Amino acid sequence: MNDRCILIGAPVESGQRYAGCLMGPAAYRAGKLPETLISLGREVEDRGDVIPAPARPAQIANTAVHSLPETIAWTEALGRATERAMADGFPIVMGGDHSLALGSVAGVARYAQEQGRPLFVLWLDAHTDFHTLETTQSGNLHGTPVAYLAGKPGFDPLPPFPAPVPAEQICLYGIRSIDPAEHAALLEHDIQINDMRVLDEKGIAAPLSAFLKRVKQANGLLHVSLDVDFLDPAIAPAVGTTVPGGATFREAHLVMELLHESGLVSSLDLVELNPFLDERGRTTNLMVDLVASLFGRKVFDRPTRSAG
Ligand code: HAR
Ligand code: MN
Ligand code: MN
Ligand code: MN
Repeated sequence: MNDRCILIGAPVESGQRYAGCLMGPAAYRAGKLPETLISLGREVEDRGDVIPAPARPAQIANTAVHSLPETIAWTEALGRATERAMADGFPIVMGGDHSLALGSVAGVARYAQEQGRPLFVLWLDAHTDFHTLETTQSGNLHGTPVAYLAGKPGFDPLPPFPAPVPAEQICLYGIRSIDPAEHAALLEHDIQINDMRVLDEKGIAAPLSAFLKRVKQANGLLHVSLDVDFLDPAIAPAVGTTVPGGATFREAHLVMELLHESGLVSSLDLVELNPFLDERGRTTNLMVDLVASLFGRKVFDRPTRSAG
């Protein structure tokens, strides 16, 4: 993991219909995300909030889709900001709804391509986010980024995704809500879907460790996209699309702790936090604590003793 954390504010809320996600970056700052990273020995550079490109009109057949010009504008600006941050350190994109990943992952993918390294994506989410502009019925574009980064057609007039991520390099984790069109599309791909049924049975650690092993063998870059609704709504209420049966407090921390130990993660999205729906900052605080675990905070730090 690169020592220097580059914070990128992405106050995006055009990908869904609840007002409030635009307060996400401010909440992470108020919740002391920068100070927390510094306390864990990281250098931190906060690049402030990204300004979206000017929106241009965009026409598509599916009339359910809303806010497409805004979302395209964010995608372009966040792609550039994230690609630049990859060259300088470890980007942490503070959202903002999950449509921001259309841009952040595009930026990371361009960087990976320049470096000639394969990109792996771990998607921690209740949802598969596997709609295209043609299949979404809600019209909420936060439900689309996995299909986009997998290179599925049906994304005109978005910029074409640079170097689509092969299905075997995508791992969906914590899934418990899939729309019929997503289900049909996912059956045609080899994307690993670790739904909650699988994680209940195998445990939260084993499938992740298996995926991390593959990232390591391939000398891959690993982008982690953490959706608040990966977590159980009982511990993380500040999200518009709660789904019961999510990751518990310790399951979520264990995922972050294993990711830290792997040393493989190279970029991170924090998405879907809606501070307007929170209870006294508890969801923001939990998200900040999870990032702390990802950057090496431990329950009990066992110093490694040298022999002799
Ligand atoms: N599949 C549903 C839809 O497309 C819900 C998508 C919700 N997505 C997020 N991000 N909250 O995962 O409307
Ligand atoms: Mn999501
Ligand atoms: Mn979700
Ligand atoms: Mn912890």
